[in-house]
Amino acid sequence: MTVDLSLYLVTDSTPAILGNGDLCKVVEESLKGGVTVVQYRDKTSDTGVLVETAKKLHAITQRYNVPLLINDRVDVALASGAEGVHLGQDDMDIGTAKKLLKEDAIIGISASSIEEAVTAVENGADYLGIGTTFATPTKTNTKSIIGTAGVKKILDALSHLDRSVGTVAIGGINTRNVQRVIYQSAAPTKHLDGVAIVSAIMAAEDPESAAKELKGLITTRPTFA
Ligand code: TZP
Ligand code: MG
Repeated sequence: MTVDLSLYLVTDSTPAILGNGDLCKVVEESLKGGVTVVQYRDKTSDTGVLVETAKKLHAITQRYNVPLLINDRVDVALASGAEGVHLGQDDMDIGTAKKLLKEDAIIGISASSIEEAVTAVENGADYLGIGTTFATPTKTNTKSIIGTAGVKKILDALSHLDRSVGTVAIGGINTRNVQRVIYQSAAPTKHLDGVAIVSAIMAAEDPESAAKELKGLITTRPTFA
């Protein structure tokens, strides 16, 4: 399955980000603004709530023809009919996830080093979430802040592999720095396919406009020869 990773929304239901907003409403607005992938990320809800919410989100994302991925939880992806999962280094291994999920399921992996990235590709990841690019209050327990130079090093290593893989950068990305992130991360023969964003959309006063603005900045990016 080919996925447009260009504007990848990662949800956050915590009061610090969502305030008293409604998760489904914010996700739908962001889809109207042009988000191309939605990852449901919820570290605190019980399994029952996760499944119910994932089903609701899936009903919305399907109307926009956008894949829904579930953070951490292969079981929730299966129960909700989501298109795939996003797994961290400490979550279920890709091989096991592949066995459990449908053959065309999308599996994304977080990578903060060349080694993690290369291993994930060798194990069959469809795309990588590369970061943490910049320090961010949204996730403070991040392993390492690698900057655009770190993202570039990983992209460069990936460009030498036989198998190609999708890539998004994550961490502290917003309208002010998105073009710089894409430009500075670009290795000679591989650039990012997109950016993953939490607060710059989820915490925006108007998530639709925020997504639209980001989308415009991403699609008008310079091409990298
Ligand atoms: N993984 C690495 S940084 C991060 C995640 C989930 C949070 C990014 O949030 P924001 O608000 O886009 O900086
Ligand atoms: Mg995880």
